[in-house]
Amino acid sequence: MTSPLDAQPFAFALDLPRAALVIIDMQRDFVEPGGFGASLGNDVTRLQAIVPTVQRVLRAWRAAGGLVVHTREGHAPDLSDCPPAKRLRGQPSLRIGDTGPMGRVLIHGEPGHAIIPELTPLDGEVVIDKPGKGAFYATPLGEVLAERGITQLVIMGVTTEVCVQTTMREANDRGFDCLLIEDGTESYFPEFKAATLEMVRAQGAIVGWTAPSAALLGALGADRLIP
Ligand code: TIU
Repeated sequence: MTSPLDAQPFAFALDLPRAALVIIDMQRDFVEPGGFGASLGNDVTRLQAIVPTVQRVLRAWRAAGGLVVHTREGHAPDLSDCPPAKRLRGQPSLRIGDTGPMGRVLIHGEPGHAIIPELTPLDGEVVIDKPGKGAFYATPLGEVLAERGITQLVIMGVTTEVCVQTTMREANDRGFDCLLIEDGTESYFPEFKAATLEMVRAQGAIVGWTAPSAALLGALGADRLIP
């Protein structure tokens, strides 16, 4: 049975057993000072503002029994999966692999690579380590979702126009229906977030749908049960 959810550009028919909640890169390296996001010159406090919303949706999704997928952007300690073009681009204060206040930047197992404590994955939840912006590139995500019969992705996380949008576009090309939670995603650049929401849902949901978390919580029946 599907639950109709008020979304743009038109209603999204949530089919919970066939849907996965995908939380993109809510890692200390993007959300906390001293990490990769900050090293690029960004104000990370913008991203911290969505944490309570992402927590609320995650709690409701878990209570409803839906599949949860967390992703983490990062690289092997020897950087063998980090293209030099990625590491050497721009003039960051710390490059990928350099040692900062949260350990080596964007390296597996370092403190900064971890998902923020508010959103720590539970045992049994899927955690996908990805070397790129998209969560499908060079990861087992496609197989993991196919094994579980998943056809819909509900997406939150950071940053909206980089890893979130790239993942949505990869998913769209693979046949998934994608719903982006408007207040569950954020960018270091508010205008890029706004443009991404618009371009995703334009042309009759050319990439996917967008909806506020309240609409999803309502469809899950959680708006009454979970404060
Ligand atoms: N820089 C930026 O906006 N984002 C990233 O580098 N990665 C993700 O979005 N996760």
